[in-house]
Amino acid sequence: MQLVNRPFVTALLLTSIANSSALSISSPLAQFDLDFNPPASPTQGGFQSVVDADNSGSTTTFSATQNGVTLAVTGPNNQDRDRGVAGPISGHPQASLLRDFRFATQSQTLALEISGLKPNTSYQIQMYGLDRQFNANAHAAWFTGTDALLSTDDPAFLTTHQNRNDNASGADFLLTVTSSATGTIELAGRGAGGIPSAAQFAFLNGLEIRQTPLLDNVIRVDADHFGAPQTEPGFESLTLSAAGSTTGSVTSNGVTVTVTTDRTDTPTRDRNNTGESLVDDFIFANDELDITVDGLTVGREYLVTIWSQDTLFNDGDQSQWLLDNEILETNHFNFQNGGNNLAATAFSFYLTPTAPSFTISARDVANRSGDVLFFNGIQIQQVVPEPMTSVMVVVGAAGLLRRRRRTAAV
Ligand SMILES: [Ca+2]
Ligand SMILES: [Ca+2]
Ligand SMILES: [Ca+2]
Ligand SMILES: [Ca+2]
Repeated sequence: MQLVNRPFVTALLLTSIANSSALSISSPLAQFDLDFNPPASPTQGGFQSVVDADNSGSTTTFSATQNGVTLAVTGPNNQDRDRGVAGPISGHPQASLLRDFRFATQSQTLALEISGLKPNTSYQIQMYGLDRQFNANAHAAWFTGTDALLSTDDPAFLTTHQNRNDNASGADFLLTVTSSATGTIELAGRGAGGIPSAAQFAFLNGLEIRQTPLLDNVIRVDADHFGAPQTEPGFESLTLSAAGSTTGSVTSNGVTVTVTTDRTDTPTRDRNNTGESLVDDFIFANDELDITVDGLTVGREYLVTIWSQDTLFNDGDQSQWLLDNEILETNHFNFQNGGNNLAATAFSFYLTPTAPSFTISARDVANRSGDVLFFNGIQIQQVVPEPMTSVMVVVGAAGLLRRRRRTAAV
């Protein structure tokens, strides 16, 4: 089985790092800011405003076009808001994007249609979902198609996203989807259910769309169960070398991945319940797990994908993932079911290293059924440079420099 054919790979989550490194992949084809009543709620520079003219909240479709790409938004009774610039988005280079948004509750569908694309082509849609004022720990569920009122077991399910209100760096996530034969992509979001201690909403501040770059595999690691590894084809097996071991490493193409857990009692499991071999087994930790990657080529661009899920237990458990204290993924939700919920387990980010190594750290947050977090595997791909990279749109350049400085400190 080729990994690229798996449904959950189409739902890679791109974190805040993408704000910066996406510049060196390719220019966005189009950028849209879902606005509340501009100019009072301003439009992000370089973005096309998409606004419901009368803010009626009634069933309506409104749209805008940039560079031949059209975003049409439809939603029964979902509304827009503007929170202004304060709190976590104070001074943020994309504050005009993140301050205002469209939203849907758990029983509403926020439907998006992106048209004017090439047919049958892979695109990366960088979504921004944040209410900086309310709704801490509210998660959104996103689907392909026009109906978000589906189960997360439905094949249309793509992913969840936490609309966390206290950290703007966790606002964005990536969906990798293929356009239809007519060059259209349809997406639908709602508030996700089944997550404790939060009213559930989907927020959408805006989105960017670009064509998926060519990617070469560098290293793919399957975190396997001690003593009974079932290794995903094409992946390197990483399992702790003995009972009680807390660290292990594996090397491919000159790149080494080392995993360290704070748990000492053979911290691996095999759930053997998904019909595959990547996410049904894992290494776990109580409060902290570190993944160190060494041997990268400075200045090249990489797409890093991490899977984190227990397919049997720990429904509602969440973990937070950081790169050099920068939040990559806030409250990553560890679905307990297998099947189509595999979509929710992966998140990705682009990284252009300024040193050969970096460390990703996971922390346990929002305990539900245990004090644990999970690591199923990691994939590192190198972006194949395009010949025309000199033509780039300088959007979010301040973020680029800031993030790269932080990356340099890793
Ligand atoms: Ca705006
Ligand atoms: Ca917005
Ligand atoms: Ca495995
Ligand atoms: Ca695994």
